[in-house]
Amino acid sequence: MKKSALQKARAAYQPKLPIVLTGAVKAVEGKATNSVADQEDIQKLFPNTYGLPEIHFEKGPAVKSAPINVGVILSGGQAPGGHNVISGLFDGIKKVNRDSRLYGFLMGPGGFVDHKYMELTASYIDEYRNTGGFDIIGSGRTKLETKAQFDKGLEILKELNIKALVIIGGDDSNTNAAILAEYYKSINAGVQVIGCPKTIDGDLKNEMIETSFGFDTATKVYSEVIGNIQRDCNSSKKYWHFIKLMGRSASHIALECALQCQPNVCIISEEVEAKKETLNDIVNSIADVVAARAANGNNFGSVLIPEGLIEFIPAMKALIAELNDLLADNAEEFAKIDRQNQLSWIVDRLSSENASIFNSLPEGVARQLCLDRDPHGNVQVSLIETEKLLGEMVGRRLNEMKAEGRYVGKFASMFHFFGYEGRCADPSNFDADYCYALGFNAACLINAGVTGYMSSVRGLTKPSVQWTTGGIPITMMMNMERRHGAMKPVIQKALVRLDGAPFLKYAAQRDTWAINTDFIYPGPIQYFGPAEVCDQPSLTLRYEHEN
Ligand code: FBP
Repeated sequence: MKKSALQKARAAYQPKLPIVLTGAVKAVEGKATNSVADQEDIQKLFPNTYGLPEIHFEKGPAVKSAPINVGVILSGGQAPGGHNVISGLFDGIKKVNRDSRLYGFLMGPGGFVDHKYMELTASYIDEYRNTGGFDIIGSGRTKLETKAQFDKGLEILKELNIKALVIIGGDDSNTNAAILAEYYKSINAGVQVIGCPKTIDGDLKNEMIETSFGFDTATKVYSEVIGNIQRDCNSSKKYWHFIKLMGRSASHIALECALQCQPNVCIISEEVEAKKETLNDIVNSIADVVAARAANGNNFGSVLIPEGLIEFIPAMKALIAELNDLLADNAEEFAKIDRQNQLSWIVDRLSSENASIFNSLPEGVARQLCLDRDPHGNVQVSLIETEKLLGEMVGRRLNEMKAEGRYVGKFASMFHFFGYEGRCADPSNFDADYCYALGFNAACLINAGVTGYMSSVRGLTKPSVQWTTGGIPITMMMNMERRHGAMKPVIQKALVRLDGAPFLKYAAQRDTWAINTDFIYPGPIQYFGPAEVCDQPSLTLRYEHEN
């Protein structure tokens, strides 16, 4: 692999491991846990792995351990730092015993089921340390959920004498890790399953998991380009930039970028839902900001839009929920309908209220809502061009306001979508350290003999050497939700809390940012230099955890 000068320099970076993990550790059990909701249902579904205690690691006596073979899977969307989770895991199991071996399943959970794997050797791993991407073994979105898949996977685990499987994934993948852990325990398969919290979306977090990895780097990449765009528009003073930001459901990414860049408008989906706003309410509020700035002679600005917005507009949410059930219940019949008749087939079967909303949508958006689903049944919101939908509607609204004499100015819009360009960036120092610690800590959990746990590294606003580490039973994070028309146990998604510090900081300043030009230009991620430039965690993390 040919490397850039930065890659070469970066390869030498040694992630700063929490002090506790630098020597021998002992696992200390905390109190027994309960799921966040629906305790009875979750307990019934996870009789062997429900109610396990939290674990934290403390310095302990060195104990000689036998070598262990471990398998690893990268699941779902890429997130900066995945390679460091794997290198931390590798170093961790080698520290347990230098004859331990690590196998990577190729292209996600599919590789596990289809027995596609490779052994990850020291020289191979070294090529990927501190780099972005998931190309070390590839990733995929195959959903691991059936007994047949679990049994097929077990065959290869037995063949390779693998005693523990580490699944690096988001909420859905870690949900499936918990189901797999429960199943293997119920049949005494002798295989532990450990999860690691991954997703740039930042929505896999709770009291025990402070953030998912990748969020820090991805938001820094987006903030850099948003800042550059803001500086460009403040220079030419002639465009309004509508910028959609990735994040399937929660608006954490948009909110973090708003805190970093101080745009004129940032929509927070969770607020839209709480205030029961319609698409027109959102359009009107943006148009009002454009008009107010125009009145001051400023015909330019920036609008941040979370990609999941559409699903949070209550009327759209009700439509999507009905579509989900309709398509899940009639999957076979729907699959036989010609493309040109699909939309009318759906309209004929929707309630009249939802049918009229569905009919009012541009065809592309309507089609996207019912056709393009990922294997977990989620609408692929990253494909919906909400930024154009809003930009065009704002333009129309401004024309009406002009006719009413309420707007004088010029409105020219530009559209952007930032998502994929942030998912494989070289991890920031924060993510490089955090991911390496998550992987190394997963090795300690394996050595402690537990299953159904997620690797947990905490105290993340402190310098990395002071971080604390341990494991959280995955069942603790679960509740029951409707998926594909049926109630399923899933890890509860963390949405933006409207009473949380990050949102309150934003809400306190947004009216000023709307009218003034208070842009911040964060600049690119820095890997070398003073700690205040290179090692700062996200503002979301800082505000959520500063006292
Ligand atoms: P994960 O939840 O698997 O980490 O993926 C997050 C994400 O990047 C979302 O922000 C986005 O909506 C989605 O993946 C895009 O999926 P794909 O990579 O399949 O296009």
